Amino acid sequence: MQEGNQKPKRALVVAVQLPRASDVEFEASLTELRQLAKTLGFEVVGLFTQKRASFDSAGYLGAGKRKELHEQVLLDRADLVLVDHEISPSQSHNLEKEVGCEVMDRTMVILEIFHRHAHSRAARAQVEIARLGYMAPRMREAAKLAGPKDRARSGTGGRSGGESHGELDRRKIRERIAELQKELDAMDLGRNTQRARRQERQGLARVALVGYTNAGKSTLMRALTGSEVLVADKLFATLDTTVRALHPESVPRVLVSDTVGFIKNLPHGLVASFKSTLDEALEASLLAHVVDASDPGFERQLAVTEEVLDEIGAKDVPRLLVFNKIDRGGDEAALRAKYPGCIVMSARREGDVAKLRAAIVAFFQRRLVEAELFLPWSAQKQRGEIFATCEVLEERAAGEGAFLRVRGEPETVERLREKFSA
Ligand SMILES: Nc1nc2c(ncn2[C@@H]2O[C@H](COP(=O)(O)OP(=O)(O)OP(=O)(O)O)[C@@H](O)[C@H]2O)c(=O)[nH]1
Ligand SMILES: [Mg+2]
Repeated sequence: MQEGNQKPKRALVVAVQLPRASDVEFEASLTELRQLAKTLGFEVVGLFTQKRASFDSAGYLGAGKRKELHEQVLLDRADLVLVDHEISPSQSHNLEKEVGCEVMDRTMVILEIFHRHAHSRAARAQVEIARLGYMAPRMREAAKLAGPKDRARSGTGGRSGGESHGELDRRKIRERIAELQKELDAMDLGRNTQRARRQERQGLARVALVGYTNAGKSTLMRALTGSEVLVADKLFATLDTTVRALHPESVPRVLVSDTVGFIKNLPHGLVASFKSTLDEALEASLLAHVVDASDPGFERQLAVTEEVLDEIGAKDVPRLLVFNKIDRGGDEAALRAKYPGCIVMSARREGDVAKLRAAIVAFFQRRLVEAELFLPWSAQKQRGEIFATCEVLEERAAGEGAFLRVRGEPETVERLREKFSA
């Protein structure tokens, strides 16, 4: 991730442990921040923690600890400090001044990863909106600290009378956000019509792979569909949704979508802006929730994912719980006992992937319903639609048209029944 052959930046991970965070949770969060740092190409050179009843309002750590941290930064020759919480603009500013190097909070780290990994126009626009939203209050803080001098210098550039540099920048940010939002809305319209067309054509057997970042969703997507989606041992490798058919094809035809990974404390701007990516998940009739069974913190990851799914309105979509990476560790028997109906597997084993595939197909086959349709000779053009979305069990010509006995997804069959009721 590091540009060219520059030396990687040396980072010190800094965290306050609040009373409500258990040791296990605290450790898990630190491990995750280390991984996030690694994803950005930083070298983590040390750890600096403090137990406190609350964050210090001026500088996150207590005043004494900030001095100690300054010494630690010098000792470790750290280029930057990574704070394992989202801190306020003034806390960040003060900390930076006192420890003498750049400070990035958890939100900034995640935003930076999203920024680097976003490839499509939509993903780039969404990330930029989130970044601008994060920067705006921080610029206000910087402007406040710059003092009244700033306001006095009016009348140059694009500024109207009395508008300070800070205000100008903030106005520009607002305008840029509005512009990006308009672009996204336009893309969304396009995407919705595309999506509607896709559903018309292909019926509604959709499964979405969801789960914590790095759980193995893209790996399973590849294995299930034979497609070449990006797989990487990085957090947030996937930032766009891809949709592919199960391969080899099944009856009914099942579409699989790979989605952006979840994470604890996903910056708020990102939850909102990535909702459109996760919308794919909402459309699916089945969510395959992929969990890295070999991660000691898997239960927390599972809970975080479920919480976010609730938040985006996917609470009632049926789940298939998939414990992946069992080849690396995890207690298979305990998982089966605790989560009845779950699948325990490794994406590295062909037989396991076949079992997952069978479970997905079985889910959709169970749901299938039958109906009898009447297709008038005058509507023969629609034959293609019926054959593409359903299995046609029987066909009989009669008078003005043909009777077709079909089997398919409830929603598809219902839609066809409305048009061609026998
Ligand atoms: N040992 C082992 N490694 C796996 C397994 N499944 C995936 N991996 C590895 O785990 C890492 C992450 O896999 P991805 O498929 O990119 O994970 P993801 O859930 O798509 O991650 P994001 O896109 O970041 O949300 C890769 O290095 C994979 O090779 C598995 O069953 N066993
Ligand atoms: Mg992925």
